[in-house]
Amino acid sequence: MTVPAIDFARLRADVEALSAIGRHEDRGIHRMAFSDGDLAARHWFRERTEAAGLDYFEDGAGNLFGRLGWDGERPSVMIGSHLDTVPGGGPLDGALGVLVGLECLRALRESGIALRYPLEVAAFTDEEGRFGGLFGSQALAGQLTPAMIHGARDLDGVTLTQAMAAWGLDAQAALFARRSPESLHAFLELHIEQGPVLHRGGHQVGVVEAITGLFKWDVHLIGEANHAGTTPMSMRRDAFQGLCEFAGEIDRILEEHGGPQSRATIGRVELSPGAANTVPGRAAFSLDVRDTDAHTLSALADAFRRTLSALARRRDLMFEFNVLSEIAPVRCDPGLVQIIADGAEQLGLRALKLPSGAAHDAQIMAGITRTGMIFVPSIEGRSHSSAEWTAWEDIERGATLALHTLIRLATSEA
Ligand code: HGY
Ligand code: MN
Ligand code: MN
Repeated sequence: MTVPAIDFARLRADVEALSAIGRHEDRGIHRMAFSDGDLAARHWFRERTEAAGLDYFEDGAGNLFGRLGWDGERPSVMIGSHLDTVPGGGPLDGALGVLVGLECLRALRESGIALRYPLEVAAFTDEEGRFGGLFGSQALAGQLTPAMIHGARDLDGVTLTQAMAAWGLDAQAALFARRSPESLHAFLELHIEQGPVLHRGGHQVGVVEAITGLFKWDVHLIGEANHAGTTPMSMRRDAFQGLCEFAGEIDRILEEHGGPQSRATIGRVELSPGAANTVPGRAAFSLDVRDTDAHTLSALADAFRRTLSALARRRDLMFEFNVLSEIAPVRCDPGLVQIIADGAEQLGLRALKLPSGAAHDAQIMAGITRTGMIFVPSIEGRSHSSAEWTAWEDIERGATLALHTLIRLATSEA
């Protein structure tokens, strides 16, 4: 047996190869779930997994796995993240966690180390929430129902059922992706921080203690389309003006009902009919709200609903909203937090314990097994954009810490 070590040149080559898949001229990556870019990345991952001598497996939700020492008996230690991106996303969000997992399993396989537990690297389907959010890990954790799957649709109205059928997949098969808690020993996710804390503080790795919860709504304000020239201002039912008033209330609502970790974002707006000389009769927009505390999140949801209702009444508008996803905040397993922190110390890394402002598959996996996360710094905290990047040295340090953590989890009683 040789001492397992990350082959950084190989990992770097994988990061560069994968980041070319789905990249557009704007340098952004377009691998939205069930898009051509996503499909190409999945084919690439399967080819790399099989080339590494790992057993390849795909479940009913389209989650992809590479397995080492799998016997279907012992619980496995799983490391993973996602290959899909937001539109115009960066090269590392999700992808780095999958590639570090793949590299760790290759290094462990090549070392010949004796494993107490089998290992799996996972690439979860639709983490970014084209169809709500964290679909693949929710399937694995048994959190999906036939109605949730049937009702899932993207902001353009395409259903998850249609998108999966286009790939010859039956969306309802995701119900069979459920894994029993007994089949898992622990779950680890390495991810870029996507915020500025580590980079600005000169920290080399982050040890995640808690992961934010969120709710995501698709909101429609409905007024009356009318002529922009002949309709007096006092006689309008202008949906866009309603949206503007709502957006202007966000700071007040966070101030009155939120906390230091509260976030609220309107990321997409669509006005219709959408002509310059027509009063908008409909304003459709997304609302993404986050907090690491469940009670705060619930108070924010109530406050946003009340505000929508009051302004709709005042402006003679109707409103409807569709809950696209609701994900509870979680705390990472204290035992795993300690193992990761100890590993960072043994490696002489400058580490910081911190919460995650982004949602991750790890928070779903925390519902069925002990879960921990390792963060690597994001330069200037940029993410969900082509400016997203992490220094290669930080990637190597994070990958080595992930490898040490997996060895600790898969070879001892840890
Ligand atoms: O939205 C998020 O927090 C994650 O990037 N899906
Ligand atoms: Mn991610
Ligand atoms: Mn993301």
